[in-house]
Amino acid sequence: MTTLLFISRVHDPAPWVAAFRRLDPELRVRIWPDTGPVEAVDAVLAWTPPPGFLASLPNLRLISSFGAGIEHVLGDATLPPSVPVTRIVEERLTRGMSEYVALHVLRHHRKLGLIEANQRAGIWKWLPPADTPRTTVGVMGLGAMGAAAAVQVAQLGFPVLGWSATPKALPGVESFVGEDQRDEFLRLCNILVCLLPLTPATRGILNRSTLGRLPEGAYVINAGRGGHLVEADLLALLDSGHLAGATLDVFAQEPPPPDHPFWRHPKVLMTPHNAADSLPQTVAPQIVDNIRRAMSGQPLINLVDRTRGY
Ligand code: NDP
Ligand code: OXD
Repeated sequence: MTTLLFISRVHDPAPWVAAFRRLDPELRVRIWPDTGPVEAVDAVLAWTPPPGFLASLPNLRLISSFGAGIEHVLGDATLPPSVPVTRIVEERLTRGMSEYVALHVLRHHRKLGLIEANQRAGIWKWLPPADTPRTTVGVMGLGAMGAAAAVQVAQLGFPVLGWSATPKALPGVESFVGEDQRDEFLRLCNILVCLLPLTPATRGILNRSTLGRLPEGAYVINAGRGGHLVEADLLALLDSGHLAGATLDVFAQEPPPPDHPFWRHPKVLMTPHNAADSLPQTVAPQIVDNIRRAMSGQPLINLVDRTRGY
């Protein structure tokens, strides 16, 4: 019998166990910390597993992330080097992210935050919408999430630029590649969206120098990871007036501590890491599929390149 160990402090195991049972009644699911004999664990489904723990499972054949991001697993220096790591790519997650990006691009573009504040203050003030063809949206990261979001925003009529490690051909999206073209890309973005994975190369990539290259009055949307953003640098650029505002879905600490300046900052909209989500019924099939593949030595789907970090 194959054993899957479920490790998460934030996911309710019940619907996951039910989804796994429907798909594979033979699969034994254990819920961490009730691990049982460590030798019996074949596969792990993990969200922020305790550092060092995965190395204690001697017969592990597969580590799957609950989500698209994988830094919460790869960050563990003791991770057994030979165990394959997979992540989630699926339609609901991708669609959710495209909706989130379109929503916050349009919210800023149509000055909705100001209009709502004015209503609450009893102010009727004509605020002309900005010009869509003259508002360039730049997306950092053109993977499953970023590519779909970039195409969605282009379909709304915005000029869209994308920045990635390798060239892309996406409808309505101009491709910029690598370090060499990053400054040129940033210089053109009135709205910057970060959908990068968190890796050693991208940690702190949204900082005083990069954000300072955006045009005066630019807006930032970070739905990648909190580790991409140097929070103090963003605050300095918001307070100096260089940046008009920011929508942040992810934070260095989630939730940010109660005294964190983001909570009450007039130019910051915080969302609770809910840009996109996946459901047990839509995600469990690819996990069960990968467990079967891992146990029978077949190629895995959504395999992470551990050297690249995504
Ligand atoms: P992918 O792995 O599919 O795509 C990553 C993209 O980033 C690729 O286009 C890649 O370029 C690019 N990239 C990576 N490193 C660099 C670099 N150093 N320089 C330039 N480009 C780089 O990831 P997803 O699109 O599936 O997800 C992206 C991230 O979104 C996740 O890692 C996660 O952190 C976040 N996320 C957030 C959610 C939320 O609710 N807030 C939900 C889901 C995901 P190339 O294609 O050329 O290799
Ligand atoms: C994530 C996810 O990686 O929710 O944040 O998939």
